[in-house]
Amino acid sequence: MVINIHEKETQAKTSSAWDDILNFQNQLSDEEQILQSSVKSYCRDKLLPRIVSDNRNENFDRSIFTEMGKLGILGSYLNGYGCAGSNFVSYGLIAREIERIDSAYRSIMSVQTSLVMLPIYKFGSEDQKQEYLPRLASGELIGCFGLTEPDAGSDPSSMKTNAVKVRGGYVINGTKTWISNAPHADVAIVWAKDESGKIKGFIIDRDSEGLSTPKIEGKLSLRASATGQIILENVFCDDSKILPNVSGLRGPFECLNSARYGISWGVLGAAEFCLETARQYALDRIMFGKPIAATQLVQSKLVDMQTEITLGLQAALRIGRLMDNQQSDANMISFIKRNNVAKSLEVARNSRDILGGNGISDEYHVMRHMVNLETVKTYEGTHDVHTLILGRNLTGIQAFK
Ligand code: TGC
Ligand code: FAD
Repeated sequence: MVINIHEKETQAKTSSAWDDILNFQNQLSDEEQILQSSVKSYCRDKLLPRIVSDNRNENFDRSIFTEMGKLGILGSYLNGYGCAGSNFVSYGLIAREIERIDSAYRSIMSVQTSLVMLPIYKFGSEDQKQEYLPRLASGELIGCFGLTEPDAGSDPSSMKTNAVKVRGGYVINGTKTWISNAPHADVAIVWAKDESGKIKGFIIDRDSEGLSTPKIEGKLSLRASATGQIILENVFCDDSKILPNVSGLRGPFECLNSARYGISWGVLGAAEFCLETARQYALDRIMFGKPIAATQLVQSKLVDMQTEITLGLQAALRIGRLMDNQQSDANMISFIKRNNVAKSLEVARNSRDILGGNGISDEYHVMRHMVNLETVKTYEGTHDVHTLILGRNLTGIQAFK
């Protein structure tokens, strides 16, 4: 059949969905689409109704862990030990759906998966895996990851937390700060220096003597996630609880690669929510006798949002496919963490702007996303630290110190 050029143009116009202009969805397998759809339903039915109250009241809802556990989304890309064994693209899709509701809920999922289960899976003994992974996968246990310290944020190599060898184990002293889930965690992965200055990973159980995990008060961002400190005062850690198969910063960073990758998908879910809200608001809001969506300035902002989200998703999918084929590297992950977070934050700010005064109300959700994304820009390596990682790769010159 011959299609003339005008018919072709018409087809092109009508086939471009504004919310999936490059047909992203077509690139997903059936299995990935089914998983995405079930996580989307869970998020819409169970998380969305809770978020305004959880955010206002800084409520940490423990049952979210068991709900996620039942859905099979904790440790989703790990094999065995009660984990689903799905791929990295699916992990990204999960993060995107959860963060569409709130970054705090995505933090719950990503800390448990990439920063607690992954180090045990990758660096732990068989006994440690058997003991912890099934209960972390089901959400029965909550985990946290302690790397950052009051005087060691972007530069974790300067950490002061130390582990001194004694008979049968180590005695650990130090303070970790800004730790997601810490106040409620049953188990903490703590990174500390041994006497030779080597960084080692320790599994610290909640009932350890000398351990406390006070909540950090006054947070204006990520309010539905409990953030705290891990204070270790002469905490004894049995030899059987040391992660035996890793030493050095490579340990925490290999886990961070996976968490940063998840973030680069998650933030786009938040950005998509902000774009959808701004578009609908702009269509409904009449000012100067016409919808604000009929103004060039608003259309320009909406198209910029659509563009950045669409490009970000393609980049995240590309890295996900490379990760699934063991062809990715850490620079690629810095690249998408840095860019997708920055663009999503910009989308959220513009969405807030388009909603005018209503934009500051939590009823519309967009300002909550905006302030959450301020945290996401900082944690798991700040925007500027990722700039320096990429700058080092680009020039061969290390500019941190
Ligand atoms: P550098 O000399 O570059 O490296 C030291 C050793 O680590 C290895 N390494 C990596 N390995 C795997 N993946 C990576 N991404 C790696 N980056 C470094 C490296 O090969 C080397 O290994 P070896 O065997 O040769 O010793 O280290 P540096 O001290 O110069 O650090 C450089 C820098 C700035 C890149 C790094 O320190 C950094 O990324 N800082 C950011 C800190 C950070 O991301 N903190 C995150 C804390 S956890 C968190 O925020 C969780 S929030 C979770 C939530 O709620 O969702
Ligand atoms: P700093 O390192 O002091 O940085 C301050 C500023 O200086 C930043 O703008 C930074 O980009 C800039 N800067 C630093 N060094 C350089 C340089 N060489 N050149 C140019 N600029 C530089 N950590 C964990 O271990 N586990 C967790 O679960 C966890 N959860 C978190 C949850 C929340 C809500 C928050 C806010 C943080 C969390 N963090 C966690 C900590 C987070 O990873 C750190 O906040 C982050 O790594 C930055 O460290 P810092 O806050 O000490 O900032």
